[in-house]
Amino acid sequence: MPTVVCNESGLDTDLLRGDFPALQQLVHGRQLVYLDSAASSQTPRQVISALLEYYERDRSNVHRGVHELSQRATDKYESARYRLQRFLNAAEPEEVVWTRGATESINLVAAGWGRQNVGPGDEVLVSAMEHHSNIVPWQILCKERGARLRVIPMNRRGELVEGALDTMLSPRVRIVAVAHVSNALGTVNPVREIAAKAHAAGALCLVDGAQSAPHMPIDVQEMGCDFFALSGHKMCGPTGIGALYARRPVLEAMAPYQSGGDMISSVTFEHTEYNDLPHRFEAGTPAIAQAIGMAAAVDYLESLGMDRIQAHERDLLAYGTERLSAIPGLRLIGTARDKAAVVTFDLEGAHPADLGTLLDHQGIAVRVGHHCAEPAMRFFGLSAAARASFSFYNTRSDFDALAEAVETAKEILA
Ligand code: C6P
Repeated sequence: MPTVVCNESGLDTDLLRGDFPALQQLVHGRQLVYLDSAASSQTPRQVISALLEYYERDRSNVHRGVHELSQRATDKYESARYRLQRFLNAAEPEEVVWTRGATESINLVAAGWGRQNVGPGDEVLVSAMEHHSNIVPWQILCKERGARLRVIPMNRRGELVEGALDTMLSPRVRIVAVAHVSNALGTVNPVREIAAKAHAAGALCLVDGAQSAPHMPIDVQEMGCDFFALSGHKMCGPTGIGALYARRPVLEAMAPYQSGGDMISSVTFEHTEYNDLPHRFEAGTPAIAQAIGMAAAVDYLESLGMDRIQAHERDLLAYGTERLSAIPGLRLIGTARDKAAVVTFDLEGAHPADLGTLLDHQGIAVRVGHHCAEPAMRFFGLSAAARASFSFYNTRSDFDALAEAVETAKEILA
């Protein structure tokens, strides 16, 4: 459990920050202001303790041993799956496949589902604001299968162009793959509506939830998507773990992605019978400690309450946007009406890399670059930009510090 959940008005960030050891440090002699949670969030000590307990007490392999340690590790590993199922409101734990992260989840779908279901003349739709992880696997698949990758356009605010999807959907479209929240722009896409439209046209829908799962309540059944991809390290969990949610009938019809131990029920030199769901998609020794840590992260988020997290971050988004947009020469990149947890900006006359370094010297961690979304950056005429991305442990004072540091950087660079 977190040290403190909330006070009457919402999250008590002052107390809750005590759960995050990394936030307590000085960087270049200044109190760290961590505004890079979209790249990777910080880890509360509850998650670190769960990892330690596994390594100090339960360390062994899963699904293989009759001995006590293996039993304990297996129980914890499988109960972690239940906890993520509950977090996503998936219908059953078998619909949750552990992966290394959102990237691997999308690759699993492109390979395991795509190779069977996408053929010559078919189309795959992605949006103009996708992360490379939701572009390149589809590009490779389309090339391999003689299919066409098409891009749902966005407007200058960084929202999907209204009506564009409707005109692009046809019986040729096999899947629509979109980010729930854009990592580069912060745009929240109407994924429920997109999934419904995709289904009406006979296509499936994959939602890249890497940037939504840490920030808002997720209900995959209500969303109606066929696939939902997420990364643990962006939601207070360990690195090297993520998950793919897939509806059972879709998952059942999919080909294995990787093969080897644990994904089989029997093997001869002539033939292999595959294991039940979801183990069929988890070949080899899995990321056991990380799955256990992920369950602790999910418990932590749930005990804070995803609604409360969302409300706190909405306040921060409004405050941070106002604070930064008041700086002369600063242009916000991504001004969608519905946004989450990301403020990307360009500062006139400042190269983002120089800006990032000057901010770092003032103890402020932001990401600068193309944010693995080069097409989205190019759309705004940029090769790089600075991005402040935040979480429930951030406060308005973090944005005060950022705004002051940007002003200082501006003076130095002038
Ligand atoms: N975005 C960012 O700084 P992995 O690396 O597999 O955990 O997640 C990939 C990924 C997929 N989709 C979206 C929308 C993402 O934001 C990311 C990761 C990080 O924005 C690192 S590039």
